[in-house]
Amino acid sequence: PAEIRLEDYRPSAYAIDKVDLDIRLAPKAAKVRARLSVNRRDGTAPGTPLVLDGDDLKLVGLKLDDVVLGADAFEATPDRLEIVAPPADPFMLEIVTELDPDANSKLMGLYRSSDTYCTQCEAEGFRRITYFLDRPDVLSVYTTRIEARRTEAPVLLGNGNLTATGDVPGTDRHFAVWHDPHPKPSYLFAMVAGDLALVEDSFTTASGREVKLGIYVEHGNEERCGWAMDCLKRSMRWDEEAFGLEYDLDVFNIVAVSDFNMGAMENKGLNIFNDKYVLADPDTATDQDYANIEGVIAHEYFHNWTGNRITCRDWFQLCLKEGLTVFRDQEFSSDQRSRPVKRISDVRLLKSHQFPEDAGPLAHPVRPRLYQEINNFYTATVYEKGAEVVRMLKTFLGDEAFAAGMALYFRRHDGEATTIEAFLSCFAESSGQDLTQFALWYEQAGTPVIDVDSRYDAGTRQFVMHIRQQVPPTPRQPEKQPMAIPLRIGLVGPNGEDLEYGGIGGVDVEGDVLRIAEAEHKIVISDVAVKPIPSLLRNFSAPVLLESNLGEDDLLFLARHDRDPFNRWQALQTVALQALIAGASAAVEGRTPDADPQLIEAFASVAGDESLDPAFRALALQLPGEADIAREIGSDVDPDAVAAARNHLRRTTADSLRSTFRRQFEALRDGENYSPSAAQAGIRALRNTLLEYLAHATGGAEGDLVRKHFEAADNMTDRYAALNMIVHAGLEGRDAALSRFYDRHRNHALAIDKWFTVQATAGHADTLDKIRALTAHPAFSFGNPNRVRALIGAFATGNQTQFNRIDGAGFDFVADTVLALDERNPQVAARLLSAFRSWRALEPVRRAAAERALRKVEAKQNLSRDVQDIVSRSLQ
Ligand code: HT7
Ligand code: ZN
Repeated sequence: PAEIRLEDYRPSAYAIDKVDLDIRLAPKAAKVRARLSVNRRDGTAPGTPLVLDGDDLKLVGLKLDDVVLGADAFEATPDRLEIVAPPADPFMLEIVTELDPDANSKLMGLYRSSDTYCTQCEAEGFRRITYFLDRPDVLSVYTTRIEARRTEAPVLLGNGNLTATGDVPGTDRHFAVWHDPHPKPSYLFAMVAGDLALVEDSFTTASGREVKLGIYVEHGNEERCGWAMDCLKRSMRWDEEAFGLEYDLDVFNIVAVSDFNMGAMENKGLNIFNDKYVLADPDTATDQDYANIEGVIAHEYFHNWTGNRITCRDWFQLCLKEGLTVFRDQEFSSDQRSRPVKRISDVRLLKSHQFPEDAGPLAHPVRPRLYQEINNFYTATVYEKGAEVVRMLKTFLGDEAFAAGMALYFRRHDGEATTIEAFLSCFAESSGQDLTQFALWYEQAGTPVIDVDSRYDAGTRQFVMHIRQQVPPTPRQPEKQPMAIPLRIGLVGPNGEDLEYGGIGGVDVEGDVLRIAEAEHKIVISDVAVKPIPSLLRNFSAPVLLESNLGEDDLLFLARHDRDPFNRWQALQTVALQALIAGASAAVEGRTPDADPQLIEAFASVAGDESLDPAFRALALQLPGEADIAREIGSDVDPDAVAAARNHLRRTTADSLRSTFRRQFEALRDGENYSPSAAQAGIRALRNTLLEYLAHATGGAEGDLVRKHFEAADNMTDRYAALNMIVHAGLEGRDAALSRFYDRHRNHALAIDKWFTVQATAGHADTLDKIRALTAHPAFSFGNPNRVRALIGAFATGNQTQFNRIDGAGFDFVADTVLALDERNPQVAARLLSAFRSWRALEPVRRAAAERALRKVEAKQNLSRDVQDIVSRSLQ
């Protein structure tokens, strides 16, 4: 397949200023008449052919300035329409296409989800609706007339504001006309039609305009929209307060559908959501689900300015909207909840998803320079690392210059399709700083490794740090330049307080941030009264891997005393990781891992420290995951040994602290009535973390307590946590608990997804057989992406021992599923295949088995571009 390169970017030869769509819906033969107002751009020679994108289209009519075009005036295939010699002056092109929404299993373009017509156009789905210049730098004003049978689709929704409705005389059909005054790229087009229930509210903007808010869901789900609506209103207010950005239409609608390739979509004025990120009530949604809904609702809403009002010039600039918008949603959630807890959760996600991506064959820069299939670049690197880059910019420049840069960006580029360079220029101007080296964060893939070796000299009262940075080679980038890295530090004295010091030499400094710029620095901190313990990379000030000469005692001291909560958490994680890596080596050699009483004592101390937020204590007690340990080991990984080490540490901790944990579990109370508040959720997280240890105590000794927790749970958080413990710890009553859960929630698809996931993630030898059997369960369907992800995606990404089985059966199963799914939905298939991203880090036997499975995928004829791209890069 062709590679698309950033350096080949050219503006389109023509602009399309206005798009008038008339969409007549029918399940198997929908008609779309598109009337495009086309203008030759300055610099385009008269007569230059107009080439429009298509994808699997059936052309049924074509007129230019209302005259039917002769056969020699155009060339049409399902994937392309060329007007051979268009007029030099502006003209109207009318294109009629016929679509089959029911047959659209790719869920891109116009499709039906549970009888509701809906669209998904990002990145290149609009070309599956009509021929178009389907690229983000072609901005048009859209008017959309939607027509359908009234009984089939009483609700008709489009972008912008509603301008007309009515019946089609003499028929059972009706129509609605929507007009969006804001020029937008085709990827933000949307329409929805169906028999949906409406939950209404309103919002008054800072300048006093009234906005009608609507959430549309399947009938019966109205009661589960309250949280999403509350999140939406809080997001709208926050964007006004934090960034001075108001909403700009009279209506803001959200529609929840059950078949959706991703999380949600920010179509102008008409967001379409995977219902997983809208629907919630205490009986079916966990605290984590509530938090995710808050984050995704905010994210999509914030795109209205970062993405919609200011969009991307081309898809290489995807991080311009995605990284920035993730940064904004992270800040929103931090303001709504505990900032340190949010930061720790975000870094955990970054390390578990983005770091492995950056360390494997699928590594790519935050702004890639080439792609084969853009859908494969909606990655943790573009989103999560992209957000870290914006965060670093703020750290480097300080709050004021950052805010001024953002304000300038909104002022200068509103209504444009722009680039990362333009974005960075705003900050260079607002701060007066040269951001040339900083821009490497967008260009160079790979996670930088920072090595800090520090010593205190009591004689000179100097604290000397040798800092070395190294950026590993990644595909197509063998050589790297040193990066600009903001390293936030503190020197912690023997009493746990930060020490004062004289000055810092050998590096540029801004407050407590060292601006690392060279491959090596010798940094001298003067006038340090006593030997400190350095607290490095506070608040995770840069997305790097940190190595240092701090020992376990130093780290445990920081875990107890650092005033930076992030580093308190990180210090304990580092000690646990080191113990687990040593444990995995022991397991490989057939030895029992050594006990680490100091670590267990540190866990006891955190668990019992009531001065700390319960949510923080829960995070501090959670052991690094098996994938995190594997990533840290880096090569020749044996997932069974990793699991053995982790299980051993969990069991020995549980056995040593059993009575303390049990007492704490029983003493904690989350409140009479369920609320998804951060405070209550934190208490539940701590209780469930303590109980999870107890569930894994030797011999299932606390099985009764876990079963009671399951039976007595009055909310999904506790019920699902207990079910996981019962199933994963292999406690008595497993089958009964699974049946009870299923029966209780049989009518709630999102809860049944959890039922599939808990079984898919059990690290047991018979799990794969059970998963195979579950694919034949009446509730399973390959057509529903959430279900596929819940069972097979969860297995591939959340079950390290069984996916990576030494006999290769896990790899074969996932590869076969990818091949079967590719014919139906390439995007979902390709994403599933990316679970192989760390295959080269496995020990040789598993590595060979993984490669065989990948080669089998590669050998299949007629692979989609999506899967072809992932498999070829995985094997490169
Ligand atoms: N901007 C949205 C991306 C998205 C998407 C991309 C490809 C295929 C389907 C998709 N659905 C949504 C989501 C977001 O980041 O807000
Ligand atoms: Zn986004």
